[in-house]
Amino acid sequence: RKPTLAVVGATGAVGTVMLDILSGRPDVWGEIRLIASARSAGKLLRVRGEDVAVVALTPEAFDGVDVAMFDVPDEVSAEWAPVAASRGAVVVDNSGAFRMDPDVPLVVPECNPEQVAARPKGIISNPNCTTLSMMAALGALHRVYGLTELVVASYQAVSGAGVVGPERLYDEIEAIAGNRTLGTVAGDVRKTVPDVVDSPFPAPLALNVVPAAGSYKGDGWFSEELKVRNESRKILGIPDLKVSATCVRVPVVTTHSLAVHATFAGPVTLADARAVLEAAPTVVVLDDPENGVFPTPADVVGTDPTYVGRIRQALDFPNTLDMFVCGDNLRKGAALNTAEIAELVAKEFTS
Ligand code: 2RA
Repeated sequence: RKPTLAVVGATGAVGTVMLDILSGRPDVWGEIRLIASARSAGKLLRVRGEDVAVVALTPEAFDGVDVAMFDVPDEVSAEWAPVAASRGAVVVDNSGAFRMDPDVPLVVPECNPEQVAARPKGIISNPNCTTLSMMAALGALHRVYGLTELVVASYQAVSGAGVVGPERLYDEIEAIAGNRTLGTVAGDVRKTVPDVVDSPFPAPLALNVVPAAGSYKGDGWFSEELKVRNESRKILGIPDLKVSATCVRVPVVTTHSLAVHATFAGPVTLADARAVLEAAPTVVVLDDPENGVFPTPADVVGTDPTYVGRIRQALDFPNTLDMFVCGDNLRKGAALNTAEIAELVAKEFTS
């Protein structure tokens, strides 16, 4: 039989992309039930070409649900994912609530699909979009060369912060529009955009970059940087992987980019590594820098692959590749990977 799917958080930034993705993928689902907070109940949302009324998040909303995808804040998942699981649904959770729980697998289908079956709590986690945006490429290289060290700098889009992120960036762009002297005097952009106390970001994004993503966790680290370290280790199954990340918010609406410095167990030749990446089914190599060919977020947004370019043998590090990776943070970085995990679970009902 075709399993029943619930989408919890159907009205959010990731939920909206999820409905679009579910409408375009091979249809493995019976009923698709849309669940959101009580204030959105009754709202009609379009999925698979039909209007579906949103139902409020209650324990009974999970009755008859086989698989429940959660695209909600950590505290909502922490409370409600166990409720859904206790009522028999397999939960695929896109929050940070369970990712590092040893009894919850953290799955990227290109890297560790077999782990969907190891879910003693009935919960499977989807990684954070920053980690996820590079995993298909790194997983392919790791399988061949053995990853030992990972140094990354991220260039994160504002939609990673939810629907408020793009709203804020567009407001700031509107406030600076037409002023052709801004960005020339310290603090002039900050004085021109709406007060940052009302922003989801701790500094202006327009004409700027902000080296602070997620919440501050002490000792100089932000949550996004610690997630890159912890989640990369768990997904790739390398508990002692050496990782250091600097996560930066940039004035891009959607699609995260990462400058990746990846070190392997032995020497890596450029031609071989490129062939490995080209052979990876969900990776697209865009790498002809002499002719201006490399991935940029504005050029790949709205698409599914992980794009890799600027692939270089690091000059002073024989075992190391440098590369630039772009992935749509709402699609592969969130909704698409969640849908792919859920489809792996759906096979259990149909096979
Ligand atoms: C961000 N990675 O970009 C986060 C979203 N989960 O803010």
